[in-house]
Amino acid sequence: MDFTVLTLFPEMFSVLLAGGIVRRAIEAEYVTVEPVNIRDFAKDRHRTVDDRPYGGGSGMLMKPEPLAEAIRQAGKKHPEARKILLTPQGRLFDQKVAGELAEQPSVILVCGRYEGVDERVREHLVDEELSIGNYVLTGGELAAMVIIDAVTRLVPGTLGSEASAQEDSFSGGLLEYPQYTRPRSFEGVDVPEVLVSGNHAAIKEWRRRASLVRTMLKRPDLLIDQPLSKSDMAFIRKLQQDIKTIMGERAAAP
Ligand code: 4FV
Repeated sequence: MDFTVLTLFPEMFSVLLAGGIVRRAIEAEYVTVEPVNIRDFAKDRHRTVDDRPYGGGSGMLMKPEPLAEAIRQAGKKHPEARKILLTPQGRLFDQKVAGELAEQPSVILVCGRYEGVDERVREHLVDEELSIGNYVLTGGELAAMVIIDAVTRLVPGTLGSEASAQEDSFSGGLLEYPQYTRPRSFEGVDVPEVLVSGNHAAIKEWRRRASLVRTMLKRPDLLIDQPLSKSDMAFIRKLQQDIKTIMGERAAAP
């Protein structure tokens, strides 16, 4: 999978490419990441990439010409690439979108700066807009890095075992179950007995229930359209009943 990143700060990506799973994925040629400097496509003597907004207003905007040229050059190199503009106005990036992108042969990530980009770039030169969250960044670069990181780990082969991607939070729709490693007892807190029992069916059930409880407590919104088995539903109903009983006893207590 090829990532082309159009940015005014290509050097920012050296950190992402310097270590960890992304670096290993690049070395193993599962992915390529090519930062491209948009300023290289500015034709004037001062290599200008920004200008004041028509109609007045604060701040500067990215000019359409250098951006258009950069997008077209990258598109020539990767004709099948999906062109994505990072912007707070975009579709919210999540694990599902990450899965979609991981199936693409190639994406071109366009990083805005200043107050944003000329509207004609958004309208005519990109396939879609993505946002990593409802807040305003100083540039799209960090959003591009988040997307490269989250997508790279879903590219087959990068994680070493596909299983771990499937067990992720959100990939199964629920939050991930609690995990423990050695020591068996840490500061007086022991690892749950079932996890050292070797009884894989019991471990599987414990983990499923732990995910359900954790999701109910922390992200009940995720349960709305989550397919749940009969035993999941029975477990949740029992939990709700227990909670009702406890609250009832508390209310009755003097
Ligand atoms: C952003 C986000 C974001 C807006 C103006 C860059 C900034 C500046 N990108 N998710 N949230 N972009 O805030 O993706 O050009």
